[in-house]
Formats: sequence, structure tokens, C-alpha cells
Amino acid sequence: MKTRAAVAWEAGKPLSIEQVDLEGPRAGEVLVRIVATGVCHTDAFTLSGADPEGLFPVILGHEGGGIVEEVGPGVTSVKPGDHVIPLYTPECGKCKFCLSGKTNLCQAIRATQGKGLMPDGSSRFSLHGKPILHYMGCSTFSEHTVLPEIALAKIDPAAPLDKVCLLGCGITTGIGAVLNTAKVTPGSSVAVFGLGGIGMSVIQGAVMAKAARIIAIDTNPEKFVMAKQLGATDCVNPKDYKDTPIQQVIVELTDGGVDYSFECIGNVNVMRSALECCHKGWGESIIIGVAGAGQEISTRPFQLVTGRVWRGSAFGGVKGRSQLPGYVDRYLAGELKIDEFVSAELPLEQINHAFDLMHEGKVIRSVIRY
Ligand code: NAD
Ligand code: DAO
Ligand code: ZN
Ligand code: ZN
Repeated sequence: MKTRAAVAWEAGKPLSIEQVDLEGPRAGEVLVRIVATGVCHTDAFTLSGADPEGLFPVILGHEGGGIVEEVGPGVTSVKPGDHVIPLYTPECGKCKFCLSGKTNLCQAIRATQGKGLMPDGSSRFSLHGKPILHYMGCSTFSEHTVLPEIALAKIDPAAPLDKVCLLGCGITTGIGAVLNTAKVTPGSSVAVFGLGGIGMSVIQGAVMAKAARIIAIDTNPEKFVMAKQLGATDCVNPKDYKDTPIQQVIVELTDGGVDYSFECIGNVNVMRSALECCHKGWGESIIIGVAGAGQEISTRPFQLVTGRVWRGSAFGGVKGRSQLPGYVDRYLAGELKIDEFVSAELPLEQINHAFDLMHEGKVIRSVIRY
């Protein structure tokens, strides 16, 4: 079939809207019509060329919501008409990782997904006979896409796909990092570095965890309005403290440091600050941001010897097939905010504008509606 897609032909260039060829689903695969997709910083990161895994040409996008149109041989868990959220972290339920009970990082299709290919080692997308790669196993910047069955969470069809698509990455990542990775306890103090879709979702998660103090940090003070609406108790702009390292500012604000901090930017210098603003003896810092190719983190080892803990979190530690439908249900029950995160709604033809809005710091999330 032909489908409309935004193709990234090469790094650093705008996406190009094309009618691409899409082959139907093979065994264990599913054809999905994407109804809406968010635009996440990770898409911009890969497009920039800084992503160590970035490959081109590719159809980006990984924060989608859609409807199953066709299933390949052997597919049993979804059928045409089902509403689904694509998962860049699949859940096979059978691999060592899925069975460990310790991680959401299913490895069943990791090798091929990292190469931009379907599990059988080929791509379903092409144009004029030249293959175009899949992205994070999702490629939601295409009106139709093919995914492995294990990379689809079946959700309540009552949920609006142009909202719950954001559970495909940003909102789940932030909330999950608080509830699953850090396991923030009631009464805790929390520092959140970077107030995009991820950082704002960390604030939402910290409120759900009943944190007593939530310090929101960003170099763009326009982000503070929403941070406060979501429940931040303090807002700090590092630019207001040019002569004092930001970790020192936070330590002084909190009588020795926070119980938990979250880096939601992808900046290795801020990752260090986030660790070092944690309280001696027990403070834990969670890295969520994805740093550029070749970058490394550093701190004095004594920071860890004296009880601070450094951790990372991918997709909030959430197992997509078994746990994501519950997030959708919580949204439908009014327990979880999503609508507030949609700052702009755009057609696919304006997807490059969505990237501009993100770089200008004017949106939390743009949602592309097909
Ligand atoms: P975003 O661009 O919307 O937000 C980033 C925010 O950081 C902006 O508000 C910006 O003003 C702020 N910022 C930039 N430099 C700063 C600094 N030095 N100090 C304070 N604030 C600063 O990005 P996003 O979509 O929220 O994504 C955030 C990060 O999370 C990215 O690195 C993304 O790749 C990563 N990510 C990780 C996962 C995961 O599973 N680990 C999932 C999704 C996204
Ligand atoms: O299993 O080795 C692996 C990789 C899993 C991918 C997890 C990626 C999470 C961070 C990337 C940002 C997501 C948008
Ligand atoms: Zn994302
Ligand atoms: Zn698995």
C-alpha cells in the first residue's frame, strides 16, 4: 500500500512529506493506522545526528496512538479495530529480561530494532525500491506503520487517541521514573531538572507520590507557569545564580539536599548537578535525559561513597503491554493529566513547525493529527 509519511532523508535536514510504499504485515506483525502522534525531544535528538543509534533514511516518531487495520499470520492478541499504543520498549513476556521481574527492557527484538529493521531483518517501508528504516520499532510519523505484535499495548477504545498517544513516551516516562524507578515516598523532597514533557510528567508523578517539596528547575522561566499548576512548590532558574553552581543552590534551599532528583534534559553537566544536589547518605538521582553520542558523566566517587545513588530510567520502568493500559484507565478515571500537556495540534504537513516550536521552548508537546 501507499501511505503518507514524514521522511528524514538525512541528519540535520527538515522532514519531507512523501507517499511511501508500505508492505503489509508478515508473521507476528500488525498494520496500524496512526491517528495521532506526539513529537518528543528524542525524535529531534535523532534527527540532529547526535544519536549514537541514529540511522537514515528513517521514518521517526515513537509517541503514537492508532487503530489496528490488519494482522499477519500467527497474531492472536490484537485484531482489526483494536485501539493500540506502539511500544518502543516491547514486552514479549518470555525473554530473560521480561521474566526477571527486575526490568522493562525486553530484549526479544532489540538487535533488529536498533538497526531500524523488523524482527526478520527487513524494512516494510520503501520509496522507489529503496528501503526506509523504522524508528524505535514504531515510526509513528507515518499514517500507517507495521509493528511487531509484542510492541503494541491494547487500550480502552473510549480513550481519545490524540491525547493518550502521549502515554507512548513522555508522560509514562516521567511518571514511571518517579513511581517505579525512584519509588518516591510520601513527604519527600524532589528536584526536577528540565521542564519539557518529561520533566512536567515527573512533577505529576511526584504529586501522585505525595512528595512534600517539588523544586522545578529550567533555564526557560516560561515553563514555571505550568510547573506550578502541576504542583511544583519552588521554581529555580539557574541563570539567576550565575556565580553559584545550581547544586549548591538546591542544597542550600533544602537543608542539605533533596531526597530524589531527576535529570530530564540530556545534558551531562546537569546530570552531575542533579546527583550532587542529593542529600548525603540517601539522596537518589535518576537520569532520564539521553545524552549525545560519545558523552560521559562524571562526579567525584566520594559522592557515591557518602550514600548518593545514581540510576537511570527507560520508559519509566513501565512494562508496556501489561501496565500501559492501566495508565490509560487512570487517565479515563481523571487520575492522570494528559490534556494539559498538548500545547499545539498540527497536521502532518506542519511537522517541521512542531520541531521548531520544541526548539523554541514554546510547547510541552505538539501532537500531530493525521
Ligand atoms: P524538551 O526539549 O521538551 O525539554 C527539555 C527542557 O530542558 C526544556 O524546557 C529546556 O528549557 C530545559 N533545559 C535545557 N537546558 C537546560 C539547563 N542547562 N538547565 C535547566 N533546564 C534546561 O525535552 P523532553 O521531550 O521533555 O525530553 C527530555 C529528555 O528526556 C531528552 O533528552 C529526551 O531524549 C529524553 N527522554 C528519555 C526517555 C527515557 O525513557 N529515558 C524518554 C523520553 C525522552
Ligand atoms: O534495551 O538496550 C535496550 C534499549 C532500550 C531502549 C530504551 C530507550 C529509552 C531511552 C530513549 C528515549 C526514548 C524516547
Ligand atoms: Zn520520547
Ligand atoms: Zn521480553
